[in-house]
Amino acid sequence: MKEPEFIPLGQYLRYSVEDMKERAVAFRKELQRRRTVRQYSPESVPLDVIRECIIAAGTAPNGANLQPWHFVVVTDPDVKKKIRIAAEKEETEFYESRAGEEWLNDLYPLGTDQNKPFLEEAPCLIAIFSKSYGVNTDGSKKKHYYVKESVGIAAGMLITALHHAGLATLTHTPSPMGFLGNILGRPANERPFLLLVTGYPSEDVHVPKITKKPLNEIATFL
Ligand code: IYR
Repeated sequence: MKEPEFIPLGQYLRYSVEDMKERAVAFRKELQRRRTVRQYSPESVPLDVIRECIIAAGTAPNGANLQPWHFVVVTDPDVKKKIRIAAEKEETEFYESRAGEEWLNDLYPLGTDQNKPFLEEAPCLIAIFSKSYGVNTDGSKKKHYYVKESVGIAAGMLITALHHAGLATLTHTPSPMGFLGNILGRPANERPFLLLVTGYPSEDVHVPKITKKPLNEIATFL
């Protein structure tokens, strides 16, 4: 096997402790402004921004750098309509029977139900697929590693990038969402991971009054 190649880290930036604090606070505040938005303006979004954000997501750390993800950007109204119809069918079954009482009670404060108008109203849907395995040029399977962790990290980075760029998002997880692969014509090695709705919030959007746990509840310092 060819010797692995290494290059200087180069682009790393080291900040003073003071600058680090300032940057950490500013970034924390920026992320605290993010809210999941369920009502969208129909205004289209600049695809250049979406492209940049997907490139950013694609820098995510991942198993053996095999980058086991694929992003499908949907702006075509006909395709969005198909996705909405299929998602609402699954969601109706979810809300009417699959979810069960405890899950429905937990969702109550969010005000969600089986109706998913945002799937048609929002200008852009980004379907994120995980590649459970790769395909070699001879058609044989290529093993992938830590696929869920890798795609989860990339999805988080995509949400962060879109938020930073000024777009709202909604992490939508119709369950099951096998229909996404069919509608979007994805290959057999790809599994739908989540559907990220993005666009501008519609005017006068209200969001659930919920809070995030404080640091001492989510972290332990030893
Ligand atoms: N997938 C359903 C239900 C749902 C589940 C969880 I957990 C949420 O945090 C929100 C919704 C839906 O999208 O409505």
